[in-house]
Amino acid sequence: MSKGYSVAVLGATGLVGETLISILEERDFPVSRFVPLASARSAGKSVRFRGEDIPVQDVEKFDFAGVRIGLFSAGGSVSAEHAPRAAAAGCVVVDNTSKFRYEADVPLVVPEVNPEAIAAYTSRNIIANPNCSTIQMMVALKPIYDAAGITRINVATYQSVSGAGRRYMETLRQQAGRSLGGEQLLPEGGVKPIAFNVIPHIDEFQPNGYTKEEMKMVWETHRILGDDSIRVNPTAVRVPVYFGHSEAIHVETRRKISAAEVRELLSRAPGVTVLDEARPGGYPTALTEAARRDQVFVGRIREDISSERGIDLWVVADNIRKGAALNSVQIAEILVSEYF
Ligand code: L14
Repeated sequence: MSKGYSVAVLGATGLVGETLISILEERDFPVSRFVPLASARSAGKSVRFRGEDIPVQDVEKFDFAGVRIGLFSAGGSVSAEHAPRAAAAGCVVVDNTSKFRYEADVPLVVPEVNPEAIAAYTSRNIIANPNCSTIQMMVALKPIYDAAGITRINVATYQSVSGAGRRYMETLRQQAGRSLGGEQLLPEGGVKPIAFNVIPHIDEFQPNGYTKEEMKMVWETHRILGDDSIRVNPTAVRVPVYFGHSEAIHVETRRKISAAEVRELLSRAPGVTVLDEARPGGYPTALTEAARRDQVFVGRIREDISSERGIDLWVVADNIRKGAALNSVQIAEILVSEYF
């Protein structure tokens, strides 16, 4: 058995799960034993890890004793049941769902932004991975926050269908085919078509009129930057893109900062690639830059002509990689290098 840690991936057959597995391989994460897990529905399938086919086990019947790290991405209710159980058996869980993100004793971590928060993992043995839209926004805004302070964030997201899983990607594919064939797409059971459409609704509506996806960006920004004074106003929108979330972000800073300074700061920021030229194609897009890549791409950096201390940015990243799987593996890398 090679040197390393026993690692379980829960949700191993899902989009994020299979990406977790390939990122563990790519980054040569020290794995001595690899345990793919899923709900009963997917148990019995197998996944490939480092050239071997490994059967996926039913999490319901799995005993976490001896597993050191659990990367969980099988939905909130699965995490609610199995993360505390794994944690009690000595497994440190990096959880991709929104289940534990707002619990004060569960760290919520973006490695480029607040890696020090990982230290508190010992209280629950659970670390929460933030929402995809929050992660890329934090990576891009942290250098601005440190340099000039941020008082307010207005953001509109343009989120890909992969965030909702493989089934929704297939829905887009089928609807696009039907539409190109001349069919007029209609709502089905109140659900509006996504092909050739734009839908201002992700996750459940909240009593204040925002959706939960929007409120996640508010709650998580406060936790990750450790600053509840930042006013955050998001609109989260689904667009017919397979991979990569885009965001139009408008920040108001405490001190005035020029677009040139922001460009300079971000060009040196960890995890960020600036692509910002005022010409056709001189900006990142989901399809051409973000998809299948690890960086958060930033363009369209400019001073807000409607505000004294406003900066506008266009921020794009792969929601399945930096927005989920990669961020989790980066957290696990810090765990093993700094804490184990
Ligand atoms: O909060 O449907 O981790 O795109 C991220 C993907 C919520 C749903 C989260 C989607 C999820 C979201």
